[in-house]
Amino acid sequence: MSGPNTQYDPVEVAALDPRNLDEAVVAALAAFARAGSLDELNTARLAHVVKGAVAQAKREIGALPPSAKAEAGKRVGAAQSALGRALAARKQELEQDRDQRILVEESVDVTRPVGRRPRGARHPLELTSERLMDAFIGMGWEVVEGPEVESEWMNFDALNLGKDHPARQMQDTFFVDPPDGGLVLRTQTSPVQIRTMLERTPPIYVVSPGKVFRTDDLDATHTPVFHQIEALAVDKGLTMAHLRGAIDHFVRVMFGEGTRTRVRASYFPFTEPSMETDFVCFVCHGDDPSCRTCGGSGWIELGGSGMVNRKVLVACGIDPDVYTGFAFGLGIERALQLRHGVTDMRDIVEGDVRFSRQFGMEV
Ligand code: FA5
Repeated sequence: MSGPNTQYDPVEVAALDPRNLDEAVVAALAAFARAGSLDELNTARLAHVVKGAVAQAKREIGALPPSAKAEAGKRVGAAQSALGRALAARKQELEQDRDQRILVEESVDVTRPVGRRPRGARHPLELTSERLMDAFIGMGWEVVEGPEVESEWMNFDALNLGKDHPARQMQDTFFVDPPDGGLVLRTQTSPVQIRTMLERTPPIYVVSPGKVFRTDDLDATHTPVFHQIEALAVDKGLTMAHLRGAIDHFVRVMFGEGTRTRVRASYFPFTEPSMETDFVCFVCHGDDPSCRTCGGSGWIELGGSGMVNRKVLVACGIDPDVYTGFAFGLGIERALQLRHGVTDMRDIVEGDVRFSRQFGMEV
């Protein structure tokens, strides 16, 4: 058992030397004062209070002869109190600094205007397509879609475009490798007519928007990848009058109430008879020979249409003596060009947001 230490070794208790203890206190106070943050102050506390010379001095009291302990204890206690007070005072200062800084840094000026973040815009092509579809949906028609990689049979044969039809030639059609594999990138949305007639039984009232592909060069009025919308109705007793009525309704939704239309004879292998529809120029209403929208003719071409060819009905298993049908189709880029006076189709396809923004930021 160890008894009281009566051996006083001045080397062992050097930290208790009044000069050394004073120096330790001065060094600690300086370290507290230097601490620029609560973290730094804690580091200084660990170095000068928890460890360091003052803590060492406290431990060394045990090595003193009993007669010296009380006086040494007082000095160490005074040193510890001095450090404790200085530490608490500096901590309070640093906490105030921190709170002040937080108040400034995290303050919110509720009077500042809200940052105008661009929200992006839906492409006008999409908006036009939806507007076109809405005209049909409003009449109770259904939207149907088909694949962009299509079989030659759907895209051509079933539509009465025989093997020698010019549209099948390499200059119009993108053939999918291998060239004799019977697959093409669809050149029109009309194959969706075929798919629909094969899958459903009449009455059929559908509209089909989608992307189509042709080997056309990109210029002011053409693009190799464009969009069409196609309408198909098959029912008992449908006539050209129904076709005209549907087109008139559609044109009025797109270009305004009272827009007149006219039809001209045309040819499409899958409709018989076939026609092109024009509508009266919505800019000059036929009154301005120098109108840039219609070229002064007073009429704007809308798209192709006609009564579904009997051969097409037969190919789809529909009895042409019981049912008749009509179809019409148009290019959505051209519709957008017409409706908004976009003179160059390249502006539509290039995807510059400055172009889209002009149509509003509808999202
Ligand atoms: C057709 O594609 C027929 N399927 C339309 C149809 C449907 C007729 C139903 C009868 C019944 P056409 O080849 O004319 O027809 O193309 C239709 C529209 O696509 C054109 O009026 C034009 O607006 C648009 N179009 C054609 N080629 C391009 C192109 N390279 N770039 C942009 N639009 C084009």
